[in-house]
Amino acid sequence: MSETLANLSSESRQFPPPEALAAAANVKADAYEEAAGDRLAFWATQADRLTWAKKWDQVLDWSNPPFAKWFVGGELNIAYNCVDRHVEAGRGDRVAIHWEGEPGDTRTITYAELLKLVSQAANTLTDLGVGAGDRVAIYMPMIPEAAVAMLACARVGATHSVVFGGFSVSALSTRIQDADAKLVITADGGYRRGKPSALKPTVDEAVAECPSIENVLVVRRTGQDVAWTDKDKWWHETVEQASPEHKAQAFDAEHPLFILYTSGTTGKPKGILHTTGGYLTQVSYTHNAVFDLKPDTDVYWCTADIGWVTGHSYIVYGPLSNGATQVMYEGTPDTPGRDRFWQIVDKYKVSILYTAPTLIRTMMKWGDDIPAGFDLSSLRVLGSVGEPINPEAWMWYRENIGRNRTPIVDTWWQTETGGVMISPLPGVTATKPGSAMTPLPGITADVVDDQAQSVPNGGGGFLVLRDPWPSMLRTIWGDDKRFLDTYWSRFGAGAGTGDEWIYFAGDGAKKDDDGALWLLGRVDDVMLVSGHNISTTEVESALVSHPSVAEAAVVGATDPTTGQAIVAFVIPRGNVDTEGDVGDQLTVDLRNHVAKTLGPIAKPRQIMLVPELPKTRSGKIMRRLLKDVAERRSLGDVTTLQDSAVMDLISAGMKTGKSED
Ligand code: 6R9
Repeated sequence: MSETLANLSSESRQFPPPEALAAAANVKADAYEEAAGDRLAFWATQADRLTWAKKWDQVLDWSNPPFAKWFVGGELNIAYNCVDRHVEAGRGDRVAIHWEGEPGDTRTITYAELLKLVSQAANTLTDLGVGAGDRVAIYMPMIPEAAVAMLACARVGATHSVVFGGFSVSALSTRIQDADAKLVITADGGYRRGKPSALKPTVDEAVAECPSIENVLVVRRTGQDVAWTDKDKWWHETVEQASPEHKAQAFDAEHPLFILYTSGTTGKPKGILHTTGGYLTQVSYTHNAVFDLKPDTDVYWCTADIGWVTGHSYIVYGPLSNGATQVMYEGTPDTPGRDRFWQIVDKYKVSILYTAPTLIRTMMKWGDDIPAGFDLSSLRVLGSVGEPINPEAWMWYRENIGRNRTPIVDTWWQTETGGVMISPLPGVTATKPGSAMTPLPGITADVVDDQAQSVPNGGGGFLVLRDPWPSMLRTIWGDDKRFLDTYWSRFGAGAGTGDEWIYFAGDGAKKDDDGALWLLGRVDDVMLVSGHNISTTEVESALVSHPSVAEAAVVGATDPTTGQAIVAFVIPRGNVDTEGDVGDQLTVDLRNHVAKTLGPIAKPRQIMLVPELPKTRSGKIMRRLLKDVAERRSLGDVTTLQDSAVMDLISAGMKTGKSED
């Protein structure tokens, strides 16, 4: 078998940028040439968008790969760049955050008010003995204090570690212990699905197992009863009483900014470490370039949770460094009704919306008539992140939300990359539904075979990054060896082949006939069927292109004849009847539909109609658990599942269409 990853689907639709947007775009086509001409000079120009207390001596030190240093010798304060400098420039009255609580309560926070809050929180951190070199765990709902807490840590040089408010006691305590945190910042709870959801009890249990924790700072959000210990301090009795004057001190460009844990498929979570100057340079630049942000007129909304890297880079650091006005929403998309998102878009006149494919497919499932009832004419750029977006979902997003007017930017990146790496530019790129298109200016991405050879157009393989980039992870916290093994030992110098250090992203990808990049899912999930490597994404997209299908997940299950066979889990669209023979016929139709779209090799052996799919908190499908079901094993680790009841639902509601051939 010669192919590394099969290329089965093709797409001929293409959408050029709207003329007016292209003419006024922040970044135009010449940026690619500029960056290709001198990559480091290009990134130095982008770093100049920030305010430095001391200019760097060297853009990149790559003398000890894969341990990079960017903007060596430079000094800056992240919070100053995200808050103070906008106020100093006379923009203190601009709204930084339009916050919408799930129950409908709201807060409007200007940059001047944000400066006051961040300064007060920074003073409180200092009072609690937290400063440069310390770690702080943040376990919060989606309230403004979450962003304030992160910025206050950055301001005093403490490294934050945000843990999803929804993770279990053990997930929280292992992360606190791994980072050896001194302080936890949390809340009594937050609102989710129409009711208060407690956080403090989880923190209490975790802290009992974590002797490193000296204090717990608690925001009162829901007012629910909480147990109280000597370590606990109310936010309103400390931060809100503290002095609003705080002078930000500059830190080295390589000062650790945050640790964010990613679980991966096996083993203990990896604490991805990001530092200061390079990180802020790239998230600030990409937020400006990819979303074409006009800070005076745009209203930006990223629907991610703060516990995901997307919340770090594109709610807190990118948008605030650019002086954006943004919406922040506390709750779920279906509370009180399934139109909540579109209500928010119309209410705040959101012009840039950044969300995830899982949400887009959910909205598809709920039906076109829901967004159709809203104006949505304020929208001018739509973004997607987190998973490959199926062409069908992309078209639905374009037609039903963008009303065929707005460009869509499908942004590929990872916790490890810190900022967006592969994406269209909304004023430059003619986009194809389902493709992340090309690496951004200053980024070198490629698709290679197992010998690290670049595949030709039309070929598939492994996604790699060939040159260091400013917001790259610096290591795995406390585990340089794992950093080397996980990302740098598959290809190139780290694998003992050649001098080039090549970053292995863990994703499959292909280049289409024009060289545009298509992400094909994690390589660990690739299915080996009769000697062909078939990506989960292509089969899922073929299923989603059938009018009866809202969502699909496929896995390769052990099969005596083909090695692995494709088993698909399918959520039908809301209006589709799946009872009895009708459901059986649907599974037959779907199997044939995939065979017709991608070829007989990709025909699923089995299709199960299910009401839900197991997902992580950031909406990624946990195929590992579905593989357990498909191979009739007991379930593996379910601790990072968004909703643990889903697996019961799947087993109970499963309707199986078996292979007849
Ligand atoms: C930002 C984020 C990273 C993994 C990544 C890939 C998948 C993210 C994607 C995408 C296809 C996109 N992914 N964006 N796949 N197209 N636009 O999601 O970070 O949570 O670390 O996940 O997500 O598989 O490797 P993280």
